[in-house]
Amino acid sequence: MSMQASQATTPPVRNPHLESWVAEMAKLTRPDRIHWCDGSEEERERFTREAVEQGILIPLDQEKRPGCYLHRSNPNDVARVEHLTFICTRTKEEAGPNNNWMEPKEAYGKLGKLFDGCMKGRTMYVIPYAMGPVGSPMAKIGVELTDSVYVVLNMRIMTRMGTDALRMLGDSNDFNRGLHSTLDLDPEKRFICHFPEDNTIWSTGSGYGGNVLLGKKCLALRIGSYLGRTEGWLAEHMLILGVEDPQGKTTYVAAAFPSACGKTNFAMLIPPAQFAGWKIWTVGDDISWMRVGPDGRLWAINPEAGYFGVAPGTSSKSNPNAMRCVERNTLFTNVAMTPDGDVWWEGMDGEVPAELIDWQGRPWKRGSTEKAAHPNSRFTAPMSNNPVLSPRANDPQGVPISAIIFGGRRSTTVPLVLESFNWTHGVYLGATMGSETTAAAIGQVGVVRRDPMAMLPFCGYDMGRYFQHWLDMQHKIPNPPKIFQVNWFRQDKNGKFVWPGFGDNMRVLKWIVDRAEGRADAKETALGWVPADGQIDTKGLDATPEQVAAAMAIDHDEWKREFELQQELYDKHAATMPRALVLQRELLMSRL
Ligand code: OXD
Ligand code: MN
Repeated sequence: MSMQASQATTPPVRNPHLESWVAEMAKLTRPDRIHWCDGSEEERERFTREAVEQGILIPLDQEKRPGCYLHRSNPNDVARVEHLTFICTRTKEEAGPNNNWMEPKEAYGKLGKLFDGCMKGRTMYVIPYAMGPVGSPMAKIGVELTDSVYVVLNMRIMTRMGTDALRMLGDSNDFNRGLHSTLDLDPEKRFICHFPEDNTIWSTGSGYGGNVLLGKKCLALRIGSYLGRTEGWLAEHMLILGVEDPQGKTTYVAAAFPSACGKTNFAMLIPPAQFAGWKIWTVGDDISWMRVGPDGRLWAINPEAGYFGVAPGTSSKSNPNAMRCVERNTLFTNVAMTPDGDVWWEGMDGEVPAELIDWQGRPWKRGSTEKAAHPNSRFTAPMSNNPVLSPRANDPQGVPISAIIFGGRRSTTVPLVLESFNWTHGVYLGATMGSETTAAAIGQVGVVRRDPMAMLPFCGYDMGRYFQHWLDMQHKIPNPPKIFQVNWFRQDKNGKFVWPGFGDNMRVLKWIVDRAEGRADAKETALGWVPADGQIDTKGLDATPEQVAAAMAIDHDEWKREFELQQELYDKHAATMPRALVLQRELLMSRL
């Protein structure tokens, strides 16, 4: 270690637990240099320069997109790899049938061999980061050790990174220990291992965001959900937004949707013209940590500080605010580049350019059958770029949640909106959520899979026990939020969406908020409460009354099939499925 130590920058704040762990990991990985990140602007500029020199980042036109760069990942490394993601708990039962499991000793041994000497000739970057606003009692500290400068620059956008995080940690030993190496990007050596009992994450062989920005999916969701159960709070795959009404009152909502189902769009929604005086404020677009506050309500923070959003489909129609977010200081991954150094992706505004450089750096011509941007190409943008960033986004106390929404991507069956009869029924709606798969993870796209609470890839322990934790939370929340289910994705027989979506989702959101505030009417159906006639404002909506009716329809035959399809979930989790959820399903089936 003495040679490495002499080449290490010194930590800006001293912490013996942290320093001895860094020394131990350096002994294993043997980097040439150790750099302690302070998160400063000067550091960002230096690393950006170095990344450009090494071809890791390609500068875009700095007049059109100041501070923006493009990164092209290895074509074999473009999405999360659920089949290579492991929960390493002492027993397999603890990880549950929803996770791949590896015995901790075996995982440490296997990845330890891969890490052995892997940073020779490289720099080890020490990234201290906070998940949550600086000074928040709900925040958690992590430290990621990585040999990727791309990870450093992304983590600086996505988290509160550097000296602030070290100050929050002080001399405590309570921090997440993350170790990452890209190795040689060999898919055979790609593993994302979580050790919830040790608050540790080891990740090898990948450079893709969700696999390597360890604060996001690994800490904030997989380890976070585990900590949430043991500590009595909730870590969820949910956006958080505030709905301000014309009187200036803001109601906060948290909403779970699977990956690449429009969470970022919903979190930044612009209401249609006739909703004068209504405004949406973004608190977060992907993750929500929620605890019971002294007032008995559920309070939420967004642990992140930036957006790692899906680029394709983002346009001034689908999400004008996201287009503003990516105008400056943004890192793009696997999008296409125009000849004049700007970015492009499928679904962007305007004419398709005649020529582009595609996401793999190859020339591309209009009319090509191949996509110019990868379907899971991304932007990493600081949340401070967001024109509708909530003034409460950095509030250490978070915001009080009045409604929780669960939404899948379903071309049939699930109506536009349903309100649950009660908390247990709401947990059932979330638990049985189905969704058609997207490009955010490797695998077949477009097949319905059960994605409970949009947490299937992210729940760090047994899903049945996670459902029980949700049920138990009711007794801890004297003033619980109301729970809703939505579906923006229903199609007609010709495969056309019946609901226009995007900004028009405000029409549904307004009803949800009005219900939460006790000022809208509903009618009862066998499945839950739905808007009473005329309660969804359709003035100016670009859809026929028949289409709206089709979006809201409840077809009992489709639901009988849906209840049958849910059997798979109940079978898979038979060992720990809470009895209350078995009864909920039986009750609903009997009502049909
Ligand atoms: C994400 C995801 O990147 O869910 O947010 O895949
Ligand atoms: Mn996500």
